[in-house]
Amino acid sequence: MVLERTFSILKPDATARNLTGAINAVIEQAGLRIVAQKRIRMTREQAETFYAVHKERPFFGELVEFMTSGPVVVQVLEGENAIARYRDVMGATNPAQAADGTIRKLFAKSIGENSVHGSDAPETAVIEIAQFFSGNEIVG
Ligand code: DAT
Ligand code: MG
Repeated sequence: MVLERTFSILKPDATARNLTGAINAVIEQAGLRIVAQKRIRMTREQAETFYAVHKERPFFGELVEFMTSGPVVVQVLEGENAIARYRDVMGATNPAQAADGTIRKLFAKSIGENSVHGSDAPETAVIEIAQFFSGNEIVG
């Protein structure tokens, strides 16, 4: 059994519609433990750094605008195969293609305003967690 940690964001479209608790319920029902959580307003610099891998994409500007447009909830989730498991629980990037029961199918508004972020690999999870949390803020 491999206990993993992944980084999660409940995005501004989710906090705007008061969906923090509803999304956290889906996360917890999937067997993922929320071992760190805080509500923040991302700065432009934080959003640009976080999504730097997408900086040449045509949607980068609107992505940064959106992520800084309102509060987000940043989280660390822990569980067996947490990274892949959370990607499954989130559903496809485009909610029109997301499977039934996934967070994006249940709640996302569009491909851009798609309610949640989850790390895509162990290396990115480590980097993303470190951007927003110090070690003593994570209580497993
Ligand atoms: P994911 O969030 O599923 O890992 P990604 O890493 O490919 O998806 O893209 C990061 C975010 O960028 C995504 O959650 C929403 C936005 N995005 C991706 N593709 C987009 C598109 N074609 N149009 C608008 N926004 C897009
Ligand atoms: Mg991604």
